[in-house]
Amino acid sequence: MAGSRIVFHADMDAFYAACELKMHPEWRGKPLIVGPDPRETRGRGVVLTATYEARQFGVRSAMPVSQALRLCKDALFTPPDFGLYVRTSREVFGAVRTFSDAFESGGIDEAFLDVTARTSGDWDRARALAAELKDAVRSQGLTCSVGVAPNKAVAKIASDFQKPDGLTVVEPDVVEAFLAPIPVNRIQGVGRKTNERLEVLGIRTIGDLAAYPRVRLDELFGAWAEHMGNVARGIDDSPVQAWTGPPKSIGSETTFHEDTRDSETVRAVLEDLIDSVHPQLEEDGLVYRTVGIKVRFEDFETHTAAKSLRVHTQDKEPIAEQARALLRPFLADGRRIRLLGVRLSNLKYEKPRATSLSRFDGPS
Ligand code: TTP
Ligand code: MG
Repeated sequence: MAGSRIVFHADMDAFYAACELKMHPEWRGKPLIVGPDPRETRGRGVVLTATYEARQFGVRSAMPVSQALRLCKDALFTPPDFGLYVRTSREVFGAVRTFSDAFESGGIDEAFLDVTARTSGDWDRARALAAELKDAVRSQGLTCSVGVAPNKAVAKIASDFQKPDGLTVVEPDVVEAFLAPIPVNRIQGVGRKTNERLEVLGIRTIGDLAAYPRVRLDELFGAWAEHMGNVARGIDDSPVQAWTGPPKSIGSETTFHEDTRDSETVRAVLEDLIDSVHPQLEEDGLVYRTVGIKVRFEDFETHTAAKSLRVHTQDKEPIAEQARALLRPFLADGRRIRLLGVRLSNLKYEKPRATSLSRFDGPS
């Protein structure tokens, strides 16, 4: 098909756990859970991720570790080492990006690649290139799943289709048939609430959504209906956007496996989020000035709160101090908390990055 793009979405398999296995090969093949050991921490805290061996027992991300241990008595637990995950991510995606014409990071363990030019739009060449990419990742001791499709939205759904170690190629003429049986909540941005509203309308699969009268969707979901309706038909024109300059913000958020009003659990997750966000600054040479949190209650009411420091810094302590203070009033609210996030903004590079910049921009 002339003019069709070819886009990859690559997502690492059980990423944090896979990084741990690189460091501890003796744990390979065992059910490994990244999270605090409930036998040592009075059962607080949640699962960050688990190997596929542990998932066979029903263990999932964001589940309380106590529940995970009940499901999988033989599980090994290891506390998160976020510095390791950030370093590993930079290494592996440093190799992954060389397979692309344009590269867009989607977070610590996923990315979009536009490969239209280097494959001349040829789907067989794209499939071979995706296999090579997977080999490059494997040579670093990790596996990933790759979706190959005419756009980002479909590539993202395709990478999730055959996890782990999957390669799913969805050529333009089969996009709608591929999407039709897939549950609507696999569309990025369709969370539990939208999913429930769609279900009431009898929409369970992406095919149901594609067939639903567009005007009714517009009435019910407003501007968002257009995006959802397009994706359901396999249409998404958003470009793979190369990253330039410092990011606007870096953050991390978690949806609890079950809404909770247990303040110790919420505080434990806050500490994990802080631990996970901070190493990204160092790795990328960034300093921040604003610390923000996001809290979503059980009724989906969502709040953000932020506090700016007087000067930019890379220090971790101010993140913890500000985030804990910002969280306090929400813990006193009484409602259960569904989601918690931490975000740093007002970012800039600690010092000019490329030598060419420092040479041509004069003294800094
Ligand atoms: P995911 O890509 O969602 O999960 P995963 O890589 O562990 O497993 P897979 O992709 O094979 O399904 O998230 C990437 C990492 O983000 C994950 O390894 C740990 C972290 N994470 C959390 O800390 N909390 C969460 O609730 C989720 C979903 C992920
Ligand atoms: Mg992943």
